[in-house]
Amino acid sequence: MTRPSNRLASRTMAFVLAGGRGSRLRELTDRRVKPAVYFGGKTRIIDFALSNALNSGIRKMAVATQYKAHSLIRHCQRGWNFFRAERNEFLDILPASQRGGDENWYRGTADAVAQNIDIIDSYGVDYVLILAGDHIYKMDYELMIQQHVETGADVTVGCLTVPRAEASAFGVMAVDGDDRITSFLEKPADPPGTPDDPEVALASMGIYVFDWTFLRDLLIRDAADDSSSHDFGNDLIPEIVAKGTAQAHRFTDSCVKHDPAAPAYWRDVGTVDAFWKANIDLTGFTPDLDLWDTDWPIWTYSESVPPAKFIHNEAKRRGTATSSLVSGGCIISGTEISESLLFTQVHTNSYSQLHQAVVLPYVNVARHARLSKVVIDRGVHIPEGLVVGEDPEEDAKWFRVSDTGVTLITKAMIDRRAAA
Ligand code: ADQ
Ligand code: ADP
Repeated sequence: MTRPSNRLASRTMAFVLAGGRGSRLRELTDRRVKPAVYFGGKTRIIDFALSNALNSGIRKMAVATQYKAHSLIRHCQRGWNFFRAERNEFLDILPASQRGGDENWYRGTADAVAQNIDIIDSYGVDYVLILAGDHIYKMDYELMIQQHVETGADVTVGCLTVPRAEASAFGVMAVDGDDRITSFLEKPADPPGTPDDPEVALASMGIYVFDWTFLRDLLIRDAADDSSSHDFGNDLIPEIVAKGTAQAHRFTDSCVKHDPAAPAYWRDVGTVDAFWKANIDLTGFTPDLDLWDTDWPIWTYSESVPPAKFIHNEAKRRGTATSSLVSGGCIISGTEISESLLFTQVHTNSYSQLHQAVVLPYVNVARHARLSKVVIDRGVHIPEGLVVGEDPEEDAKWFRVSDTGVTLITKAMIDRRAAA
């Protein structure tokens, strides 16, 4: 695999926006912000953007936090210490309300950057790469920075094609023959298709490269504009498209995976359904997201835990897991597990069955439980004999059941059920 030189990346900082709650993940983000939500067995969602930056050669990073940031900050502090301060490498955590004025929280994504202008000045970088901390994908950002420098655009916007029916959730753009953006509509009700295919739209990934001097001036002007919502997608990008030069960078992950011909992988796991599906997809025969690729590792904080253990116990029940991912520290005692993903330190007991279950860390499953198509939040104790996934009406009495029949189970829901 050949990679471009890392010189541009070394003149770039990654500014990761990680303050938005992600309310469509329902109770999964009651106590932690979306980028801190667990994904894939070991990692959290933010690890993907941070790992992409690290693997792309970027060694200056900042994470802007706001909503319920404790879990996220703790994760970054414990896990993201790959940097050498003596080489001016770092990951800075920039919580809203730690700085300046009376209005404590960031007013929008652009304000999250604007409130930290003096800090970014101190980094001495030429380029700023704005990232969202809540998407699952692998991408070499060096290619995007390179394109930005070559075209000399005011901003370069990462983009991909999405089905037109889903495009209302995105910034949607039109481009000319050189992929220069000619129009940009933030979350349009009726998104335009592309000239080649009216059924797909060119959507913004919410990631941008700017020259720092250009962005700095823009942010200062925007901060003084009372009519602005201080948001990249709503305000800054449409303004640049109208008055300056905005370039589209087409997302590709072909240089960061073993099979370059496989379709590009990018997921916004913004709903419980999407979260469940993207995790369960990893249990498939050849998942589209390759977590096993040692050339583009996803770095994270890993607890030091013993290997997963499968027990054929005294009740003569076999602990088995097929087509499943089982993380370290798990003890599977006399439980049948299929097409499931277990995070660290999950303990399960005899006569129980898990099918298509996404089980977050420190969950305990008592005997005789039968659970299918579920997401179980961290630290939940599943009581003896609980059956979920067979009677939607009964499930909906206690738990959160999605339109497609995925049941989310949290500690508060189990407590409420136990108290009834
Ligand atoms: P949205 O998906 O609506 O649109 P937005 O809510 O603006 O995204 O959040 C973007 C990122 O910023 C997220 O990572 C979020 O956590 C973070 N964030 C939000 N508010 C913040 C704040 N006040 N402080 C710090 N961080 C904050 C954007 C673009 C669209 C694009 C989609 C792609 O506006 O044009 O299509 O992302 O998902
Ligand atoms: P993690 O950081 O591993 O996601 P949890 O999901 O248990 O840990 O907690 C998420 C956040 O909620 C953390 O900031 C934690 O301090 C806080 N928290 C944990 N338990 C409770 C609780 N019972 N009530 C309120 N906050 C809690």
